Amino acid sequence: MKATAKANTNIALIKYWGKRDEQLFLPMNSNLSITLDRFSTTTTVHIHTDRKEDIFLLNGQEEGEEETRKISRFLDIIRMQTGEQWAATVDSINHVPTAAGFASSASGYAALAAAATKAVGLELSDPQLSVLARQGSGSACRSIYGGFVEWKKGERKDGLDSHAVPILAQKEWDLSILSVLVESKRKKVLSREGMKRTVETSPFYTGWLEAVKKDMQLAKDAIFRRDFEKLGMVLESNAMKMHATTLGANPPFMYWQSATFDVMEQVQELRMQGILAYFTIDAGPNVKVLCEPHNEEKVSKILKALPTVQDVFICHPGNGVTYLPT
Ligand code: 2P0
Repeated sequence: MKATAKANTNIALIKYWGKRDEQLFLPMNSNLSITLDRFSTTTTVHIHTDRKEDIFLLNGQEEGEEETRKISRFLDIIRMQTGEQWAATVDSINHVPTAAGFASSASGYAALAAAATKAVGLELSDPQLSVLARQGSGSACRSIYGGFVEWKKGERKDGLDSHAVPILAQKEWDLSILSVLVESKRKKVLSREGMKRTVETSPFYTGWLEAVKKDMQLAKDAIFRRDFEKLGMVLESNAMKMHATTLGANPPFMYWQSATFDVMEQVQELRMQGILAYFTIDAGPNVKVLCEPHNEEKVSKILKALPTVQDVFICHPGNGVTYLPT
């Protein structure tokens, strides 16, 4: 009645931006990511049949009521599937650089879904595990798989067809993903709130939905052909379009800070010098820069030299969920 699983985080190349069902975490658009080889969460779940309250430890510290309630709500979905009453001790370690502000909900819920189902003896297929992880945090459904992953939005109301599918294994195409940490204050608009406000109020959102379908096709073609330039162009343009929708929201908001622009400009400057590098940005000020492995040291050094950049972490495509001995 105990299991441990490890999941890596992932970076969206084509973004998940907007839900059609907030309870089930069903996205408005299909999207595409790379699972990374670092920034992981390792979670051990211990099942107790003689206790009623769940306990949630993060990095060895017991979390408060609010965070524990979120975990309990997620475990309720699994309790429904087992049809039994039990409580769990969830012990999670986030291997993310301190204060880096990189998203951990993707690796967190992927690891929790895998560890908790194994601990209670539920045997789920990978797509079923992805459907489950999605209900903790949308992007978590992609971290079940390694390499290049598509989250198919699905059509069903119950969400059973809204899950990730692997499209190219990590060993099939190596790329460098540089996570660029800029001086950052805490983000003001969480992604959950940001995407909701955008769907409800931004006149640009319909344009996003039209564009993202084409971007998905272009990105998949580029991945299948290993065409880095084509992939880079579409991923950068897709990130720009996602962020443009936030400017049209009411009230408007933006995730970029001046340091974010410094990195964006530097990446575009690198391209003018003939180095293929492309950026993407999620719901915060940090930037991820993609380049080919033979350029990673050079690009990393140039970005680190910017006065507003605190650090650069070099990542590569990594694997999906794994189970560890407890
Ligand atoms: C993504 N983001 O595709 C997009 C791009 C942020 C910007 O997935 O509400 O933490 O838990 O489903 O998964 C962040 O959203 O949101 C995210 P919820 P999640 O990576």
